[in-house]
Amino acid sequence: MVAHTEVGALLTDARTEAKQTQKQLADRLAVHQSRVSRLEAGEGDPAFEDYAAYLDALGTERALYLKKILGVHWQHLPCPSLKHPDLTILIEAEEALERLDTFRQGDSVPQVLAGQADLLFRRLLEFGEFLLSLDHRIVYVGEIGVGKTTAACRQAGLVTDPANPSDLRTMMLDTGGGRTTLCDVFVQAGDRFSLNVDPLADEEVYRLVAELCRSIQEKRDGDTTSGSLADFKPAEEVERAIRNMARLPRPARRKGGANPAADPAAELGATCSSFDDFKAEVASRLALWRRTRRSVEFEGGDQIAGRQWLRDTFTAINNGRHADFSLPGKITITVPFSLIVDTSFNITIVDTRGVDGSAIRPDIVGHLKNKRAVTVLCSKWGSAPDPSLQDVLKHIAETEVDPALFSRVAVLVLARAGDALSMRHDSGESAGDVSDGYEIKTEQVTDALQRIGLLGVESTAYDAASDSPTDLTRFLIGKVRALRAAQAAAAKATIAAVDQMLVNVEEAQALATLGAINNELKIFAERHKLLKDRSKPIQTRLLSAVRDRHPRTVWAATRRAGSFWNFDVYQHIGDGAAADAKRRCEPAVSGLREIIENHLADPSFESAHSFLGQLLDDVSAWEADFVKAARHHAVAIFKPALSNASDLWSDCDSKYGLGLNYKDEIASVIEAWFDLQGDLQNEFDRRISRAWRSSVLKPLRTASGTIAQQEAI
Ligand SMILES: Nc1nc2c(ncn2[C@@H]2O[C@H](COP(=O)(O)OP(=O)(O)OP(=O)(O)O)[C@@H](O)[C@H]2O)c(=O)[nH]1
Ligand SMILES: [Mg+2]
Repeated sequence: MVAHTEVGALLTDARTEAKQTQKQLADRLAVHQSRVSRLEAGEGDPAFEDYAAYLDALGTERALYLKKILGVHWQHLPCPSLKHPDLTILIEAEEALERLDTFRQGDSVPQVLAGQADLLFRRLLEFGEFLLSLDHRIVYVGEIGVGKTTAACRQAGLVTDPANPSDLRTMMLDTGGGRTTLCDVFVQAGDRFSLNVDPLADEEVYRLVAELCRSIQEKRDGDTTSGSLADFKPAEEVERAIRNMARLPRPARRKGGANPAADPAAELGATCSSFDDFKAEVASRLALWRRTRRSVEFEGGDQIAGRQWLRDTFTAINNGRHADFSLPGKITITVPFSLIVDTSFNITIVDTRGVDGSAIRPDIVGHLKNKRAVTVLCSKWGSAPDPSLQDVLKHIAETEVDPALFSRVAVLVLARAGDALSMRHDSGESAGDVSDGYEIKTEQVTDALQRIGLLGVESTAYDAASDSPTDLTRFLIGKVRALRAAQAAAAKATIAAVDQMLVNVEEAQALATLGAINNELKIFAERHKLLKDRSKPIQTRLLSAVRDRHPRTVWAATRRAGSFWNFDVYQHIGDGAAADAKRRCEPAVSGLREIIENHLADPSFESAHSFLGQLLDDVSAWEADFVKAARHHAVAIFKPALSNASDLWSDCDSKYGLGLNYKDEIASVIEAWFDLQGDLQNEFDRRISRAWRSSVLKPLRTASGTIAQQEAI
């Protein structure tokens, strides 16, 4: 049952719309006016019958609709708010689930329909659950310094001076000349201004300290043997934060080319007796044992002061200048205002750390795969869509089965003054105005994406310094609505399939048609018991990633037994297995799709068309599950062994800086390790065969009524 106060408010609205006073309605109901008043205030724990009597007495269309809504028994889906934007479809889904459940519980379920009923029930439940939640994310991704944080802040009104929002110096999150944002930042609406920090593990902070000290020492010693001196250090933004935490900031550059002041960290190093002593000294200056705070709230009530407080506190934490906080791994911010006005969705804005080299990072891939998130790929005007963003999209297309992925992604071309007007039409004519220039640009982006097979990715242009965020907000909310609408449409198709199935129960001919289809599916499952052989070793993608990445990035990963935020060896192993699984199941899956599509095109199978349509969607879901299983098993099997291969990792570490072929050498060391893992490879193959049976063949047999649902699990 929904909250009484919520119902009460709707009763009041309906009565007001019907132009009735409480007294008039009370007279119609033959009760005292106080009874009507209490119902509207949500008092006295009223029953459905009380509401029904009230609404019948009103008798308007709206009142009767409200009565229908209140009369729904939510047995399969949780009861949504009466203001839920998808209430109608949720009610339809709940009612269809109930019809289906009654049918399944009955004792005359024809064998040919048992599997179908289970399949439809599960699908409908999933759609309902997806639509019920109003939580969504808008994630800003892009290369270092393109203007992600600025765009996100401008779009969501995260500025210290709301009266002057286009002043780019007043963004509430830290912005700067690139390498500013230190970690993922989640911003959500809530009761008050607050910040919550998930810090990096202490051991990771100490590892970063060791890398920083090493770079400082090399520089001081003038060691040029490695030829890549500057590479022995953490990323710039991390170095800045650690130095601030240790009170060893880099000296400011002096004007006019004068010699810079001495580096206090180098001076500290010179006073230490050994490298270990230096590391220990810097580590102890961090005083991590005092940096145990995880959250902080603004105490005052003044909005403007709160905004300024948030900006100052965030900037301090993001730069390692807040004495109570350690190095952040993720920051969650709450602000007491809506980030997107006029929407019923709960939107969290996510600002990410800039892409340094490759965007194929576990965090970014995770955002892209999130079915509730819209990912905004921020690109520079001149190079949009930036190649690193094209690469990550291609990568996901090769390693995932997610037909809706590209509809959740958008390219945001970040314009600066004069960019739009510099555009020309193909005819050579200059852009007439800014919006004309934006249009030419976004068409170019769409063409570029189409050329590499990335269809359906929308794009828009935005200049944070001069455009109002209204259009951008509308565009982004439009993407959120579209991803929900796609789910709602799919839910409707499933409801139609439920109803067709229930009609089919009565018709012998329809049952015979289904019987024929089921038979074909059974034979298909039998013929595809065995999966096509593996085409490439699962480490192939990893090895090419090693060769592609910056040596420093590879080195940092080898020093962390393979798991570095910017390059995760296990992600690439998983992706290699996923891409291979996709290739291997392709012939069988497309064969199955063809059978289904042939029947869909055949009018004599009309009574089974809804079911077949559902089945087609389900084939994608089974394929996706199989690919996920392949990724999971590869990581589960190889990660324990590889992350404990300390000889391998120290061998890799020692090779850094010794020659030009570093990455090739690392790739061969890793390849040699994989060549020795015959047992693990065999175990992986066994698990893949099992996954093929459980992710694809079993659900197929279940859908065709060959085995009962319980056995299939
Ligand atoms: N003129 C102008 N400057 C902008 C615009 N957007 C961002 N900038 C500036 O570009 C610089 C980088 O912007 P950020 O928003 O910090 O960029 P980012 O992509 O978040 O950078 P990282 O977090 O370091 O990866 C800042 O100095 C901004 O003020 C814009 O639309 N016009
Ligand atoms: Mg940023």
